[in-house]
Amino acid sequence: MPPKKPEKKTAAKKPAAKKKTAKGNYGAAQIQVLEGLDPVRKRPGMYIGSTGESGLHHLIWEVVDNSIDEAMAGHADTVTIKLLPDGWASVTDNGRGIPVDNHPQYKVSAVELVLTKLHAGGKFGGDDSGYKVSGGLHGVGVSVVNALSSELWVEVNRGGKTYHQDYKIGKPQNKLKPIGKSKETGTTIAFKADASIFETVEYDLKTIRDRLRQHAYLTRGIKLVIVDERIKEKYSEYAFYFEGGVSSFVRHMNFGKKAKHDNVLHTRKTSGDVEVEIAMQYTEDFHENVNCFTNNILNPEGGTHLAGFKTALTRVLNTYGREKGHIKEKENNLTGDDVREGLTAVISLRIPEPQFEGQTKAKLGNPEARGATESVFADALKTFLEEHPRDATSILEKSLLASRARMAARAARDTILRKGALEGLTLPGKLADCASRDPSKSELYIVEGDSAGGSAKQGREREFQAILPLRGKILNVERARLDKMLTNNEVKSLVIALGTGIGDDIHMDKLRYGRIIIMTDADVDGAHIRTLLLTLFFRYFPELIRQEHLFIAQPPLFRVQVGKAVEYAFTEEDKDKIVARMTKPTKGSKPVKTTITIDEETGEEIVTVEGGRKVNLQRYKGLGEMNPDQLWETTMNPANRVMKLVTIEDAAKADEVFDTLMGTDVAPRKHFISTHAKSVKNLDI
Ligand code: 0RA
Repeated sequence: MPPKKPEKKTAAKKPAAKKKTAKGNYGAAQIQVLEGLDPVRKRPGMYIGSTGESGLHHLIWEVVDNSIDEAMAGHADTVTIKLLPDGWASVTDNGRGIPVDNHPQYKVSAVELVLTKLHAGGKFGGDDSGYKVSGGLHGVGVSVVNALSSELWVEVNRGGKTYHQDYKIGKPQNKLKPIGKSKETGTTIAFKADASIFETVEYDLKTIRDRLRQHAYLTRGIKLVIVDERIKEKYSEYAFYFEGGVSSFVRHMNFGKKAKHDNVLHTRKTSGDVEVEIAMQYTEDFHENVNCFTNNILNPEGGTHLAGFKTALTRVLNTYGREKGHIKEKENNLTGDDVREGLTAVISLRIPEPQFEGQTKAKLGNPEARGATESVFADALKTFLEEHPRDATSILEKSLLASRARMAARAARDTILRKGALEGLTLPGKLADCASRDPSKSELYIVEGDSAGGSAKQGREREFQAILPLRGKILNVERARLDKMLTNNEVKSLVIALGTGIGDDIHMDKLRYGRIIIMTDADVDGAHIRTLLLTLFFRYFPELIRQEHLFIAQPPLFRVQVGKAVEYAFTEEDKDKIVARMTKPTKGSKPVKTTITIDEETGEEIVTVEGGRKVNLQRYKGLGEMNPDQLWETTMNPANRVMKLVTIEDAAKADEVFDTLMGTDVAPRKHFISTHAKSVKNLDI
């Protein structure tokens, strides 16, 4: 969430005059000062989005972004993030160091201004600063981090000396003072997030790694190091450095896929105020994978830069294709969809003042970004095609194939539709439909296997629950095209049951069930089928996921019985809690001791609790093991069941896993399976 400006600017001072110091560097006077930190502690959410885990990580992003800005301005090449014991984190860069001289008006060091005043910092100093914003959206300033940290210290190496200063909840505890000599330059900010403000103060290593990997791709030549020193025994260190910048990013995105041509197109040029950097390469995949960034911020909904890119791509490929005779005279021009099939690209823009649109600010709005991207990319693509004629031929062939396949698919679909195969009249025989015709009440359970399907049919509430059993592996959709998919009986059954149609022809208003629930076993096969179904929905019914119609049933893992009482547990932890509760000793009795024995024959666990209470523990290996009543009670009864709503991110993740498992390239698949074999049961989303 973007930080908002506080409504009232308390104590807003006139910006200090901007002028360069004798050396042409920034001195304290160039820093524009706005106001103190009180509003930050009053309404943290306005500055960092939330006080949850995401807000906590914002503190790190904020400090890191400042260092990355310094790197992007060409003054630093390494940023090190350390996660330290007791909730401390530190960020070190080898940039110029925050200026240490005193501000003529405020009579404190520039360091102190940067850390104690909102929006103080060279990067807000205006257009001529040449000091770009890596954040753009959340560039709220390190003072916000200071305000939300119970403790913070800063160390600056500059002008041959090391300076140090300490803070508590945003307040200086001493003056910035030299503590030694140093030949280096750079800044370290170490802070401890205020545990009285944040819901959690524990950083997630993976979140930090993912974000910094992305940053490293977007800023060529920068080295980002993450050191986790929180637990001595678990010390770990990661370094990200990609010489190729966004081309490395494209190669990473294409890992595990078969590239259509060897060379990655790469360009970086400035047009007006806009710096455009693009890398792209086609794969044999059918789907496009284009990521757009502005000032290192992901724009999931694209925007003007994406529009300019698409226009150039279609135009240049058609012109080239006609010129070289790839596209025959009587053939139609390639469409945008044709030329983006199998395309992987990264579009990264740097703009002085980005404007974002849409509720989530996920879309770039600057009109000048369109023309800049279009012209820079059109030039680069023309040159690329001329210089790599073999790659050009592969790309053109691929697009032409897509175009022909699209026309064939349309013809096939028209035939199928004409024959009425997808109409409600011919609901599949395997579907046990519900009585209700009201989509807001009806549910469709997609159940793995015929035996579980049988239990579900018997156990369900006929009025509003429909059951569609699916057998085994339905189809490798990755290799199939839309027309082939429609001829697969299992997929056809599903599509007919849904009622919406498929492809370009989706009618969400015809959806026959408000909730579509995937119910598979909690084992490897179940995970596999779930991944497959999620991929199918992600690729062909994304709207259905966005409108929150897709769920995953969570069957229990254990049945716990003590005497006549029965409870179900959904996780190991659950089970332990339930056992503890059900066998809770009466007041005053001694602590219990439990012994677990496993019945070799049935695999049932028998827990004996000292004092005589016996717990029967049944571990369910599959849905098929539950009788219809149990299945209803635990997994289908709306009063008891646990379901997971599938988000588009979940589905995208499944899609990624799916590509690795099912893609055309065998080598990475082996790698994936061998390195993840132990956790394969967690293959789920
Ligand atoms: C204001 C002006 C200058 C540098 C910085 C701030 C600066 C801030 C941070 C925050 C983390 N690392 C940083 N490195 C630098 C320009 C200084 C000059 O012209 O020498």
